[in-house]
Amino acid sequence: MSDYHFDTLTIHAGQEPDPTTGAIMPPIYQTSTYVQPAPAEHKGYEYSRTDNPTRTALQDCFAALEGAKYGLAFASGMATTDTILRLLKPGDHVVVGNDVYGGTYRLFERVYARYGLHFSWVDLTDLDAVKAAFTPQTRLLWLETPTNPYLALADIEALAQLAPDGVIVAVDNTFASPALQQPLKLGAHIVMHSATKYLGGHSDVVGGILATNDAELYEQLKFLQNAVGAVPAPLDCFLVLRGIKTLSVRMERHCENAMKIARFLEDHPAVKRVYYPGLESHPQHELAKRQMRAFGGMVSIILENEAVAKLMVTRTKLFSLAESLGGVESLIEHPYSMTHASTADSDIAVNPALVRLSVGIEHVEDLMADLQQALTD
Ligand code: P1T
Repeated sequence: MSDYHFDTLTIHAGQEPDPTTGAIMPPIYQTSTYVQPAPAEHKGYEYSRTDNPTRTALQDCFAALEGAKYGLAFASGMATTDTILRLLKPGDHVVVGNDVYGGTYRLFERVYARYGLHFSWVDLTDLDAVKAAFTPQTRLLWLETPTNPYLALADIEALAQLAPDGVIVAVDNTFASPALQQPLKLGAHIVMHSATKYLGGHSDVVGGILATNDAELYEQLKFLQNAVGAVPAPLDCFLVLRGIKTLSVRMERHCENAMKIARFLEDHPAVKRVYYPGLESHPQHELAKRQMRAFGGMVSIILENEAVAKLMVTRTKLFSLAESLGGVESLIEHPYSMTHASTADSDIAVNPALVRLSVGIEHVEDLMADLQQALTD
């Protein structure tokens, strides 16, 4: 199966027609348990927290997309991050990028700091700063690339090489999706996603997922998945699997639309700055061309001030004001007061004049007209 191209894997990996009925889609195995012929004898499934066939299909499909041997699915992106953090013990140190999803900051500093983990928030575009941040206690390097919401890039290959032995390199690949970059191939040990976003793709499911090629890490994470129990429901696994089937074609349109919108906004007098890796003005455009197959569907802009930003997000009609991203429909939001409110008083607070766009797959001219009217006095 792994010899097939990515677009073929999105549709077929991990999925065989049902042997009894021929059903082309994996059934939603809505069952909590499995009848056994004898104690400790079973057909690979004994209890649905531990394993479920619909989840297995999703995990195998996703692993193929990331070029991985193993996949593990969770109830949300945060449950995935949480499970990875549980690989660590009190006293361990984590080097993490200084621009991440607000919920990641909250989990690290407001939950795990209480359990004795220490975090250094570092500019991942500065390799010397990253190098200087490692201590003998560092066990994890956490990269988000492109970052949420500034769309900065971390050079996965360079950072994976820089990380001392014994440091797990984990990449949150939510913004790119495996259609645009495959971090394990660049030296990362774990890749994770909020499956709520591009993988699901239709704003109808919350989920998370990770992949690895490291058998030992997989065994530890699989143990934690079962021991902690933040697993996805079979229906949710089905929805993500179905979403993944169109990942390639959706990403093509997301990227094409976002590129046009980024250029349109760059020329707009009301916009002070545009962050989009596909623009020549992006400080890491060269890295983006090397590391990513295309530049993604997320665009962030800086407006005159917070009031103007908050006004704009209430004036769009096609872009819906909502948290989240990666669905077929376009969304707009104000990170400072919404997705990143948990960082507001911290060193990694985002600019209150920043507006984030998740560019959907509608007709781009309708999207541009909507932004134009929202930016006009
Ligand atoms: O929402 P959840 O499925 O738990 O995923 C958390 C998460 C993890 N990583 C990144 C990069 C994310 O963007 C998110 C969730 N982000 C939003 C809800 C948002 O609007 O930014």
